[in-house]
Amino acid sequence: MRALYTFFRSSTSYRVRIALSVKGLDWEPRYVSLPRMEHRDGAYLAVNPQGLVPTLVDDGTVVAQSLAILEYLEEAYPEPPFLPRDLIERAYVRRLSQIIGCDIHPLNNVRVLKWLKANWPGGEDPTRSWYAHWIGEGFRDFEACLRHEARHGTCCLGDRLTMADICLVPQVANARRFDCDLGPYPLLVAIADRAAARPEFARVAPETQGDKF
Ligand SMILES: N[C@@H](CCC(=O)N[C@@H](CS)C(=O)NCC(=O)O)C(=O)O
Repeated sequence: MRALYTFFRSSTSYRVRIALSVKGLDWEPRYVSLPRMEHRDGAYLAVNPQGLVPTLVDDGTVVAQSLAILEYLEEAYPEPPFLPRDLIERAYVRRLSQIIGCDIHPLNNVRVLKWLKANWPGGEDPTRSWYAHWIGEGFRDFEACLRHEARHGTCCLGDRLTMADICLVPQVANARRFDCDLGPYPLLVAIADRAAARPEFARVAPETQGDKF
């Protein structure tokens, strides 16, 4: 039995849903509502004491941290691969993935935004401009990296779907949800939109999920 603790709007959960879908793996959803703070309930903390989604339970094995889950899935279920065999290409795909996973997402996570809103002096809500700022920084770097390396095709690396596309699509979706200006990043947006339209991405998009509201 394979279960994924997920929240429809969570971009890290969305990454893992896409990865499972690309691999053609079935899974059962275990919905964890972030607005209702279910990720801090004892029942969920008993599964993942970090209290963040997603968590994958694969035949009794608990794997958390979305990038670790993606790597686990790639190793446990190698076909079809989303990491290239070539060492240099693999490092490049991880580099792009980590711009999203390490340099953008942690700054714009729910708990960071909540803390900012609660502690910002003057009672203003800085969260929208904060979010847009860090999307701008991260997407500028991602776009620059794509152009500088010039290894892209229809996907981030040539025409092959990789973990970089799997990380990019949910981050673009969330940036749109926060009304960020994506005009300066036409290359990454085109790649993300093409990937998002693929059936294996579309069938696990936030709007298709059973916990969406
Ligand atoms: N680095 C972790 C981050 C997980 C994470 O922060 N998930 C968010 C949803 S996208 C969450 O659970 N946020 C709850 C909170 O911030 O309180 C991963 O990639 O899995």
